[in-house]
Amino acid sequence: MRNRPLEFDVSLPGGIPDRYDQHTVRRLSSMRGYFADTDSFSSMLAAEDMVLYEVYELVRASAPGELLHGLSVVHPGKVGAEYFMTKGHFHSVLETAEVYYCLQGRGMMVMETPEGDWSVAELRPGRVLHVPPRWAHRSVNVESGQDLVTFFVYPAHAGHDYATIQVAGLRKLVIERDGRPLVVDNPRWCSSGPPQGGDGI
Ligand code: PAN
Ligand code: ZN
Repeated sequence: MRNRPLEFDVSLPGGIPDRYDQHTVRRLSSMRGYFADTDSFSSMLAAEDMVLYEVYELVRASAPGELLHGLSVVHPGKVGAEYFMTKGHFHSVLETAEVYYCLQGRGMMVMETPEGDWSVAELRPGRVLHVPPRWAHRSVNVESGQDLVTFFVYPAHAGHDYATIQVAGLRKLVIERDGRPLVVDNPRWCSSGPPQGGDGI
């Protein structure tokens, strides 16, 4: 595994780094069950399996002391009234934090803890967000016509627990109302108990 200093440039607008090891592309079809308006989801998917977001990652060893980092690009759009967003996850090792730095666009980070706290933070160019240990996180692009680009860095042993959010959702949704983003309760949110841990999906 690489153990030499690493540099790369990020071209803006767009947010694509000039070097990366892994490029993940999340399409609408991989987000079944994540959006509240299931009718809009189905009709959109029937028309086109569009790309909602992409992640460029630099691979490092999953060793204590290492950091994983990369770029997240959430494209603009909505399913019904709900803005395009990432799946969202807890870290499998709950006691691990993450830092996001917004490079482009306008977004919101929707966060919550297993204990019932929730928070929504604004993402805009130049703004740094520290997501503390225990907080699930999902980024939402609230600007029409522009990608939301963020740089992220987190401990390499953190892992990702997607299952808890996939089953239970997050407590809050971000929808467009009268042309503006609005944070509302998720009518389908259900308490799933403690995060399930584990990787994948
Ligand atoms: C980020 C996210 C990235 C995509 O690298 O993984 O923004 O979001 P999902 O993983 O929820 O699909 C991060 O938070 N890593 O821990
Ligand atoms: Zn994370």
